[in-house]
Amino acid sequence: MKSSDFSSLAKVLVVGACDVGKTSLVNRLVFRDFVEVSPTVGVNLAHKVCNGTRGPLKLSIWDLSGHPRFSTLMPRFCSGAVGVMVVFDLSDPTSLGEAATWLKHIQTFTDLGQEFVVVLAGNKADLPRRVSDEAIERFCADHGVTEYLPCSAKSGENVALVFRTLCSVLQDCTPDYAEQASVPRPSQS
Ligand SMILES: Nc1nc2c(ncn2[C@@H]2O[C@H](COP(=O)(O)OP(=O)(O)O)[C@@H](O)[C@H]2O)c(=O)[nH]1
Ligand SMILES: [Mg+2]
Repeated sequence: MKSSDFSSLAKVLVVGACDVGKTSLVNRLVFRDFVEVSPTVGVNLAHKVCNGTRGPLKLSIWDLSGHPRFSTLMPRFCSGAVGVMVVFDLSDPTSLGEAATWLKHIQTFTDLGQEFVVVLAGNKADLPRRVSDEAIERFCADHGVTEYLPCSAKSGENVALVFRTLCSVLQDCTPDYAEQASVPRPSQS
């Protein structure tokens, strides 16, 4: 299916503390590669068609800088987003606390009542782990997060699956996103 066959985009945010690997995860998804990246200035944008359980969905991925100096730009960046991937670093326990702060920020950056689909990604699963399962379970319970996956931008483990999971939950919540799967495919001859 060509990307032009999609009538709408689902805008999703990738947020979390500095250096947890947000940009590396998006690069791994889009370019299937892991390269050293520079710190994000404000926001990086990417588009990618991902397969959810109800078919393909085109994501407009807004990879936000975790640096506080960009906080005044956040309301503009977050406007219109329907899904959020919150990333923390499995080798850095403080990054899970910062993930909670990010979730609160996003609620304040967006219109009251706007509901988000949230997926939690524990990146750097290739490194020795310093965040316990109990801490992650507590985080999910405290913030109503139902989808969590460990992943690694470096090894590629679960990276596509985290984005596919985000698509699937979006499709479950918003029928319009699932209907795109019924766009007729051009006949293949
Ligand atoms: N070991 C390991 N390092 C990673 C992984 N993902 C990112 N990094 C490194 O973590 C640092 C920050 O990555 P970056 O993508 O810029 O993080 P961001 O600030 O959250 O966008 C860089 O040195 C990356 O090479 C991973 O899965 N495993
Ligand atoms: Mg970045």
